[in-house]
Amino acid sequence: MGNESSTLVDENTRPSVLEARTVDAVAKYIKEKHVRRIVVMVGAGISTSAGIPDFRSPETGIYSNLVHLDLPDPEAVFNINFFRQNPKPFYALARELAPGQYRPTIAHSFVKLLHDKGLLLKHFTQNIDCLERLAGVPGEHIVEAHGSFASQRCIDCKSEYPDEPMKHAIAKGEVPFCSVCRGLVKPDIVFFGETLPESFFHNRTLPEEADLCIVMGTSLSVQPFASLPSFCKDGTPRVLINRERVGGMGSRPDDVLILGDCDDGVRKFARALGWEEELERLWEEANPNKKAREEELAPPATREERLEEEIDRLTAEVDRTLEISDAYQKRVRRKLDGPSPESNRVSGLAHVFPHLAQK
Ligand code: CNA
Repeated sequence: MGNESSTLVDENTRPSVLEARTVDAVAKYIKEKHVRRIVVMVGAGISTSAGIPDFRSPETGIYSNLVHLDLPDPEAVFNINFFRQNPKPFYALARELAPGQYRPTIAHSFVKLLHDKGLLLKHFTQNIDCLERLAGVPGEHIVEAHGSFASQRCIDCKSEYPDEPMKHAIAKGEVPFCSVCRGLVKPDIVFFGETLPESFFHNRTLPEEADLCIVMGTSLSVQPFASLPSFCKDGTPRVLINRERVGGMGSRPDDVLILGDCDDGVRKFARALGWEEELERLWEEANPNKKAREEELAPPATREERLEEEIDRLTAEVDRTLEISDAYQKRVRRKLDGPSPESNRVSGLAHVFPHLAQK
């Protein structure tokens, strides 16, 4: 496993499991063969429509836009040795990439939909943007193979660094230092030259158990992640949704290529499965601005409702005032040994809202 031919299988070669090498045939396979264990493997391409650039796309990718940072080569920004000498370019970039500014794409919601349907065995991501979590995919179903911005520590003594000062440093593009040894602090993102998290090695062979594999938005050029699809057994259908053909995808008879944008690809997939409306709804729910917009769009209250609200508010206010004055009057009356103040309370309300006094 791990080494795979990159030769595209002849178009006339018959698939062994699928009826055809099409998205409709994959949808039929999912529905009719009781597929329950889908592994998803993704990269930066599923987040580009959220506004986060990928690494390698010409013109728009991060690597082609790092000239102003004066790096020896673009990959240096994620190189641990370079970071030790000069962490500033990374922090300049982190300001652009850090979570909190971006909304999950419909491709992230597609993964959540697979999970909701009980079909997701594991979601392997190379992304550090945490957008799958924001889309609602539970953490235990995600392997963040290259780490993420979710935590951070000192690169020397490994002490954890608190979240708030880290967010502050990233927002300002400043370099944070360890409060224990003054070493450099770095998010738990895997840099070139560092080992991948334990969870990756623990789950690495899981694709062997899958009955479908979906690869989206990755150039499959970073090892060892790039060899994950090759862990799927021969005869396990694999789908690639990407702008270009990558890695060994397309080299097996049951590989299906959906070339183009990830968002279009997952919509096509969902349509074939009859899940299109559900997917759009789920994506809308993943929009952090939805609640604010709903409030904005809520129809204005009717005159009666507004009046009722105002009455409730004023009643509460009058009650509160009378309670204060009741207590005061009780104290005064206790001294004078006069009548109970309850009659005053009703007359007070009746004065403000005559209709309440009539009830
Ligand atoms: P990459 O090497 O930049 O490749 C991206 C792939 O996605 C390319 O094949 C593109 O053609 C394709 N692509 C880009 N946009 C789309 C789209 N809208 N629809 C379909 N296909 C598209 O990125 P990889 O993820 O393969 O490389 C691994 C690196 C990238 C990991 O170490 C990540 O940490 C790193 N990265 C992550 C993010 C993020 O978290 N969002 C952003 C940039 C880089």
